[in-house]
Amino acid sequence: MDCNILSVYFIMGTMNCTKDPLKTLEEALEAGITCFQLREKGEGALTGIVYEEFARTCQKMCQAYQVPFIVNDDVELALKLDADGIHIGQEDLALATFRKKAKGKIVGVSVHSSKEMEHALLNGADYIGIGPIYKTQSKKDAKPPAGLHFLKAMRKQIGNFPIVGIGGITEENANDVRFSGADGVAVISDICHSKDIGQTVKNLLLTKK
Ligand code: 3NM
Repeated sequence: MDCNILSVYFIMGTMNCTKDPLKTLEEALEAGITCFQLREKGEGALTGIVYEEFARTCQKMCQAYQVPFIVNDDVELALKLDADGIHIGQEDLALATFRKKAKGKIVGVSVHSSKEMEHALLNGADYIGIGPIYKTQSKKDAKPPAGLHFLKAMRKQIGNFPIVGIGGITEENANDVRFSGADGVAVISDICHSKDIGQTVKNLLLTKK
């Protein structure tokens, strides 16, 4: 996998947005996000056909900008839509299933310890998400912040393997995350809640190492 796609990795669900979700995505794509993950999860999340149609629309928009479209957790939907990949957490034992069914797709896994990291690598992950780096408001069951030292330790252990940092990342701290070993930054609220999404994405991109 080309780790450049992790550079500015936008994650969104309709519940994260303060304005129209599709407009939010359009502005983020226009400004140059390098990857998109649909994470329709938690209170007020779309379900059924409405969720599927929303996902299809997001996918089409991503395709228009040649930005990978990744689905969070939902293996069935990812396969049905022929998404570019899936991102799963430790609770979701879908890694081996998706890996077998979807050759050539991107598989990302959230890890919170070196043991989880080893497991993800053994089971065919293409990249790992390490977090939360900082305190986050976007994930109710988030673990305590792991901090930059944890990220540095993981980088040391894993060599060149693609890593994206996640959790509380903003325009102000994105560089610190990159300098601590991440290939890129995964962001929900800094983009979703921004008054100027275009500028926010540009600032996140500008902090490239
Ligand atoms: N996963 P924000 S933290 C989806 O630690 C997610 O694995 C995390 O949102 C993890 O950019 C997180 O608003 C939320 O902090 C990231």
